[in-house]
Formats: sequence, structure tokens, C-alpha cells
Amino acid sequence: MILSRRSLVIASGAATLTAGLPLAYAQKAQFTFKYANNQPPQHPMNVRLKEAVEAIAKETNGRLDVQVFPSNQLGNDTDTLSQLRSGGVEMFNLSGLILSTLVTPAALNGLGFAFSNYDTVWKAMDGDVGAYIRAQIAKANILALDKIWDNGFRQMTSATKPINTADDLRGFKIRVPVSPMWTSLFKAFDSAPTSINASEMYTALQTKVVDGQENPLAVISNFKLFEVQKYCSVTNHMWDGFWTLVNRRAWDRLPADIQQITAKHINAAAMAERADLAAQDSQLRQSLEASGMVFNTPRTDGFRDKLRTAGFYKEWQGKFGDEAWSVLERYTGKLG
Ligand code: X2X
Repeated sequence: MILSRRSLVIASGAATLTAGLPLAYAQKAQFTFKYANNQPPQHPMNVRLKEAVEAIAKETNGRLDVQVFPSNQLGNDTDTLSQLRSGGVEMFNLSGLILSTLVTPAALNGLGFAFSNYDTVWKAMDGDVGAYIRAQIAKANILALDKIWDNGFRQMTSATKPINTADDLRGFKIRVPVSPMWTSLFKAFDSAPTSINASEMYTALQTKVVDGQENPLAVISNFKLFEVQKYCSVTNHMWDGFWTLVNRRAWDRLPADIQQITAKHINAAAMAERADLAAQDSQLRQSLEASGMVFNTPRTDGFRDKLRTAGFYKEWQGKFGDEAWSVLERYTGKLG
């Protein structure tokens, strides 16, 4: 049995990763920021975030106290995005694809099979694709810091069967995050996608509301999905990352030196987290296999053909527009 999100929050007294500043920073914080994310405390994102907020406290001499709330303690991703906009939460690490419910171009990097390796991902996201997306996010009055955190290349898991071909996805009851890109992708595969936030994912799988889901190995491991999923099919069907989003009014209240110190340490933490995940990669598969998961690696051509004939790429080229599309193709080569 797992605890519900609510009882977990009560049980932990909504403990944050910082739990107040060390005594060394005796000066009372001038600014206190809540920083939310959906990953459990042991995910490299939260490990690096904890280091970063300590470094920020130290370098600002305690003027800025950033309190990190992992595991959606302040609400699921959809709710937290509303809180970020209203200012109830000042900082939030969120998948661009989920942000795309508000800023459509933020889903650009998640287009099915757009990226085939990390080298291209980082060139694009640290280059013109990332810059393009951040400029669109800015129009929604939200600041996105420069360095996107890695979530990862996504793989499909199932309680019932390995996914070998696009046909295996027909009618497949799959949990997807709350985002039109994911729904559209799995509709194109003729699956039955259900939008469920990450905080409700484990329970949805456990109670068999859905038979499968798709996520990077680090998430499959950290959310303990191996307890409720048997098969892992290595499809690498999309790459997804987390932007550090900041409420614009809260950011503008910070003096320039604190802004600069904060951006520096958070961007550095994102770079360190990318390296952590890369280092964990091969060992993650082994540990998931040791937990009983069975892996297969399907050929992806059939999946791409299916998306093409279903009109998936045409649909998204229309939604994103030609400018966005050509920025992406600069890195990925011709799409669709
Ligand atoms: O919700 C998910 O599946 C996750 C954890 O990968 C995202 O944040 C998009």
C-alpha cells in the first residue's frame, strides 16, 4: 500500500529540503522563495537543487532563502503551474510539454522522434531551440532560466505486454502527462491515452486505471514504477526536460546581484544534474532488470511511419508554425 499524497505531506510536516537556513547565515532572509518540483528527493534534480540553494544562501549571506518542495508537496504539476502564475510559488521546475498548456511552443522539443541522441538535444536546447522557447515563455510573463534540466529520453512500460511494434499500441491504455503533445502522439498510435499528473501516476498504474506509461529510466526507478510495471520497451520516442520557471514579479523584486547569484547556481545545478543522469544511465537499466523488469528494444521505423501516415507531423507543424519548425529542423534534420 502506498500513502496518498495528502497523508504523505501531513506525515512529513511538509518538510522541505532546506528546512530553514543553517545558523551560519544569521541574517534574517530578506526574500523567501518556494521552489516546487515533481521529483522525489533522491532524484539528481533534487540532490543538485539542495546544493544550489545552500550555495545561494551562502553567497547572498542569507538574504535569499529558497525552500525546495520535492514530490509535488505543494500540489500536482497543473495546480503548481497556476500557483507559479499567481505568485503563490516563486520557482518551479516543469516539463516544457506540460507548460505548453499555456505556451504552445514549449512542447517543441517533445515532438515524437525528433531527437535521436543527447549531443543534438544539448546543442538545440542550449542553442536556438532553447532560446526560441524561452522567448515564447517570457511572453507569458514567466522567466525561464537558461539551462534546461534533463528529464530524459522516454521509454514505454506496461504491466501486460512488451511493446514491439506500433500495432502493439493499438487500444493500449496508457497514462500520459497532462499535455496535448502526449495525447496527440498516442492518439496517432490509436492508443487510449489518459492524462494523469505524475503525482497520481503510481496509483493509476497500481489500481489498473491504465496498463502502461512512458518515462525516462530515472523516473521509472525513482517513482518505483517497477513495482507495478513488468515490461520496459526502449523506444526513445521523445526527449523531455524541465525548465526552471520563475514568477516574473517575484524575480523583479530581487536586487540584481541576488538574481545573478541565483541564476548562476541554478544553471550550474542543471548542468551537474545532466551529467549525473548520463552517469547513471547504464546502471539504471541493470537495477530495473534486477527488480524484475523485462526489457526489449524495438525498431522505431514502424512507429515513425505510423505517426507520419496519421498526420501527426503535419498537425504539429501547423500548430508550432514554420518559424519554430525550421529552428528545430536546423538541429534534427528534416522532420516528418
Ligand atoms: O509526468 C511525467 O511523466 C514526468 C515526471 O516525466 C514529467 O514531469 C513530464
